[in-house]
Order: sequence, then C-alpha cells, then structure tokens
Amino acid sequence: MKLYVTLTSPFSRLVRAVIIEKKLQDRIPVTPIQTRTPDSPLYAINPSGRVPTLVTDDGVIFEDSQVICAYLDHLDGAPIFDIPYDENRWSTLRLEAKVRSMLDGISVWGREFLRPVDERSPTIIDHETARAHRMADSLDKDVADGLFDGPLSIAQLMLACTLPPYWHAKLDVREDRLPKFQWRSERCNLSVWVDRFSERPSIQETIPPAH
Ligand SMILES: N[C@@H](CCC(=O)N[C@@H](CS)C(=O)NCC(=O)O)C(=O)O
Repeated sequence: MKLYVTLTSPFSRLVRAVIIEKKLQDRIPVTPIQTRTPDSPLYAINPSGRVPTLVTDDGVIFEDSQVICAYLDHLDGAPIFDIPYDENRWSTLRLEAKVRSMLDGISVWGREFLRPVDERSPTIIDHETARAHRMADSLDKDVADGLFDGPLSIAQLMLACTLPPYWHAKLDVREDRLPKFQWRSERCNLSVWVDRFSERPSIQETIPPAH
C-alpha cells in the first residue's frame, strides 16, 4: 500500500493525520509526488493527477480524502471515524460538510496565488476571500457553541488541517500566499480551539514545510 501526497496539500494532510491517529504508519508509506506539472509521474498512476492518491496492495487506485480516510479507518476492522446512526448523525455530517466546503474554497483561493501574478483572477480572489471570512465567523460561533467538542472526528481533523497550514502563527512565512486572510483576529474561540487541537501529534507531525 502506498499513499501519494504533496506535503502542502491540506487534503493529503488530513489523510496523513488519519494514518497517525490509526497508527498505520508502518503499513502505509507516505510518498511525496509532484503535481500540476505537464510530466507529473502521478498521471501514470491516477489519471486525475490529484493527491491524495492511495494505491492498495492489490493495485487498486483510490482518490479523494473522504473515501481514503474511510478506507484506511476500516483497514483494521475497528473504525473510529464512522458516524453512528444516532441522534447526532446529521449534525456531525453537517459539520464535516461545512468544514470541507471551507477547505474547498480556500484551495481555490490558494491556487490563485500559485499562479504568476498576471494570471491571477481578482474576481476569484475576492469571492474566495469573502467566503473564507464568512465561514470563519460561522465556525467561530460553532466552536463557541461546543460543536467541535466531543470525540475525535474527521470534522475536527479537517478543521485543524484547513486553517493552520498557511496561516498558523508559527508558519507566518506562508501569509504571503494569502495575505488578506487574518483568520485569527476577532475569532478567539476558533483560534484557541485550533491551537489546542493542533497539539495532537497527528497535526504536529503533518505541518507543511515552509517552502
Ligand atoms: N476532493 C479531493 C480534493 C483533492 C485536491 O484538490 N487535491 C489537490 C491538492 S490540495 C491536487 O491534487 N491538485 C493537483 C491538480 O489539480 O492537478 C479530496 O478531498 O482529496
């Protein structure tokens, strides 16, 4: 089994965090691979060229962090991230979808900053900036309401992977990519929660490199 990632991809980071939470490090080597280049070696493995990509021992190719996380969670027959069919099911699913939605937007936003300056779209940047701020406000309230308390969940891991990579105080070198998103200011609940949650080894050990 092999997991292809880029070390800066938040979707890959989520899967890497799940591998650590599930103590699967010895079983699933994490292999960084170049993406978004005309000759990326990933194209021969996964036609979409996206990470995370998981290749199983049988040579089956999985993509998409949600599916890969669920697959890995079930490998040992003792899943910890399954969402039970109880009265909390829909609120848990709703929260996970909300964080994923923010991450999707932030990825589009971040991608604009990877383009040469004269190819960036101010329209997309403005749209995604506004979306990210609205969602950070709303998530700050969700945290205050205790929605991110409780047992470990994919929504929690994803939230920690969504906010810090580019804007964690310790990684402020990345702020040149997304200069307008100061997500911490006036979002105390979110900021405190992210810092506390980020003490987990699965988050610490997957911090993206500065460059
Ligand atoms: N929905 C996918 C998104 C994966 C994704 O967008 N990956 C980006 C990196 S963050 C990628 O591989 N981009 C390469 C490309 O667009 O060619 C997931 O959850 O895994």
